Amino acid sequence: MRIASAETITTSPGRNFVTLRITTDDGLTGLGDATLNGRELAVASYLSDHVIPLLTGRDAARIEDTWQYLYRGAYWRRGPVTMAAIAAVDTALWDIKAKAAGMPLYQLLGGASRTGALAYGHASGRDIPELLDSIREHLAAGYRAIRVQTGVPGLGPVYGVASSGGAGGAGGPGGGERYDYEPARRAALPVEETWDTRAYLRHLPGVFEAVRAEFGPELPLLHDGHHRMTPIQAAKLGTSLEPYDLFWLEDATPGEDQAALRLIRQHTTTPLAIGEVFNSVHDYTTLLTERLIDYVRSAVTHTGGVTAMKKLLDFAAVYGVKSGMHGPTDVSPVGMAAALHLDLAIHNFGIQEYMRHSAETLEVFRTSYTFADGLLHPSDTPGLGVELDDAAAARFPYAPAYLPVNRLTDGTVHDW
Ligand code: EZ4
Ligand code: CO
Repeated sequence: MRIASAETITTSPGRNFVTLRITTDDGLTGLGDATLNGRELAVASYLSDHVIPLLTGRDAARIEDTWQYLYRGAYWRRGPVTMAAIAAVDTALWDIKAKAAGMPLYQLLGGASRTGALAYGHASGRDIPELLDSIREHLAAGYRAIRVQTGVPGLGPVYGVASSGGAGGAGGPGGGERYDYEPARRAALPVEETWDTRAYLRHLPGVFEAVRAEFGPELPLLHDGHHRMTPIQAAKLGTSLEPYDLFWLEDATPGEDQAALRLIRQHTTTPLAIGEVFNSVHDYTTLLTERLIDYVRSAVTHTGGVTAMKKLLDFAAVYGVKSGMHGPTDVSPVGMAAALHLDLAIHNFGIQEYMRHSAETLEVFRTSYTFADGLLHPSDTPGLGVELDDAAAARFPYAPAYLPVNRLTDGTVHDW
């Protein structure tokens, strides 16, 4: 079975997605997600200009060999653009192999280790009453684990908080009217937001106090710090949140600095998660071998595909670290399906982030995965279980969009 052709599809049903489709000489097709939010066309070009010309005629069954050929053969290794492109090829070839076998991908990864993958949803509010409403809606929609983000008094819109309020939002419970609190706004320039870490650190413990008072001790609660703290600030936050028993504190400090986690770890027993901006197992060596984290946040889409993600999670398992794969709406349904097959198969599964895609996105990407009673399941459709509707994709042309830029109150550019 040879690769006959490959193409990228760039489409924007509510937000931008880049997808690779590989077709074999016997007519099978496979899909891979290559979406890099805010830098989409760089990956599309990497694939079209430098990868697709190398794929034609290759044996579609040789997934590991193709991965190494693209990774080692390029000489220039790692990086988000390269690894998203390799991820797309790898995922599409796994889709093809599983379709050829007539099996859902998770069967080729060892079969199901559980009945479904525990998902967490994103509750948010500009203030505490709005947040509590959003949590209620998520619980009513079946979520059994909740990420908690709120506005900070004195600041305008901040990361993770829906600008239009929690009701009926995307990512959310009912999949009703869509909102985006990571807007990747379609414009020539990014939106600019204002940030004050001390105000945030003062506010957040009271938020969790209110949530625990309302919903009790059992509900798993998560929080995303989005790389905004220094190590000592993160240590302080982790300590001040200990009474509220978080499932995890995510991305407390900027991702480049693995050693920063040593300092946080010395001070707090709040579990730590990091890695959504990582793209290689090598980003984790200090974190895993020194047991500085509890959850791996990488996505299949940004970390070299199913092959690389499986190796990373097996490495994490040696140190008792679990998966918590990134699942925002800028990971396409193809990337989400790939994550779900791994979630079901691996032993060291922790939790899966899940934001519902918009109705427009689901018109383009025909999915078969399910969400019921708080658990996601990839379905038993052969392959990944996602197909792309070309006619629908063509109705949503690409438009430039950027994530916000963050500044401190004195104007200094800060981490977003
Ligand atoms: O900001 O996916 O945990 N989830 C996140 C996301 C990221 C976006 C960036 O493209 O932090 O919302
Ligand atoms: Co995050």
